[in-house]
Amino acid sequence: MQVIKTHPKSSHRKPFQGLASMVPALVMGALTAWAVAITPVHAQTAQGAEPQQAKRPAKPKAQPAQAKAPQRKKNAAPKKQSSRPARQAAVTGMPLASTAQTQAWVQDAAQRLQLDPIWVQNTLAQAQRLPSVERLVLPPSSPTAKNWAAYRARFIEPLRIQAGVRFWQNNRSALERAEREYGVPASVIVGIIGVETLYGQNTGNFRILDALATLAFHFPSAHPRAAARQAFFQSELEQFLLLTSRSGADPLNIRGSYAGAMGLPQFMPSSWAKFAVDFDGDGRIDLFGSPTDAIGSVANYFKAYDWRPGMPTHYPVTLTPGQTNMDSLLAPDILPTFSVASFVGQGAALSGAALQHPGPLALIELLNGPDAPSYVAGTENFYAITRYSWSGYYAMAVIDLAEALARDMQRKP
Ligand SMILES: [Ca+2]
Repeated sequence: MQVIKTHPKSSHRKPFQGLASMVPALVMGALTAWAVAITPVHAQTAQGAEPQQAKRPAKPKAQPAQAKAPQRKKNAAPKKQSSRPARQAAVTGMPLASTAQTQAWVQDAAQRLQLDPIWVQNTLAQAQRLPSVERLVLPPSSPTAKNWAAYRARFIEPLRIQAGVRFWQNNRSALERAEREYGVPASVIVGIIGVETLYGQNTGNFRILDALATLAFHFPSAHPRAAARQAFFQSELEQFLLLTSRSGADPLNIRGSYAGAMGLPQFMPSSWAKFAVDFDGDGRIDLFGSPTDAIGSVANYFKAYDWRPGMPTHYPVTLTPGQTNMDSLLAPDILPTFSVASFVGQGAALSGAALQHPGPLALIELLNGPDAPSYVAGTENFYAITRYSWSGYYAMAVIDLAEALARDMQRKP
């Protein structure tokens, strides 16, 4: 398999990460017992506190968040993948049919992107339609109750923490430089890469061309937002072709997630184009083989999504049944909306540093299946993490992993 390395210039993004879709579909669990105080977590410190928060599943919400899905960057220049054969079990499908729609798309895209239409046509002709990908983008038919505790346990566990500490130790100088240049804590960068791909161990085995072509032309109509999603994937397919064309990478040899995300940080083609950086200075952007490029690119991504240096990601909050205006506080979901005064005035009690927080807050709810949900007061930096994957559960897992890693690093510098 090959990796795309791009020269600092291309750009793409990713729709939602694979992870988002892994979040169990939730069932609105009992909102009854919400008097749960959650342990604070700060983006930069890791203290393995185990916040128990429950928040609503990350169903990509439509509204504000959607319009602006984060995309990871890339730029690519072809490169070799150091993949392991065992994992490359090919996902196969059927030839993508050439239809009036695909032919019109080829002509239009080639013209707009200034690509050779013959090359675009020939490339697309080699794409496979993957029914498995069509199934994967659909919401589960029998949603299970969202369970933050169970979700968290998948990521905050000894093997991932061990791998994260190793990654941190091996890339210490790049992480420090990224923190200095972009203002994003090393712990958060390492947390993201750990949750996304277990430090490169799981970058996905779908041929990106197949995955994107499938979703661009055969997005399942049963999906509630099929038309918008299909348009999104057509755009990602364009960006992917542009990246590979510019870099010389073979579009047939690049693998990633079923949704088209690539490399250590799982950047979508458009994110790669927009946010990926050549952080190791070798003249090309390689998110598959260069941890340094991946580190700089994740940091740059967060900077682009308004990461505020030094701001905690969240604070503990105490809610009191009967005295907290849950409907109002939960209405904006993960979008920071309430001033501290408004938050407290509606019965969400804060303490300590939270009372001096200068920006807006969101009440983050993490459901725990049959048990009481967990809650935290999310800041704009909590929201910034959800620009990577639209889910409070995702963000909280990244934050908790980051804290666990930072704690371990303090013990064994
Ligand atoms: Ca590079």
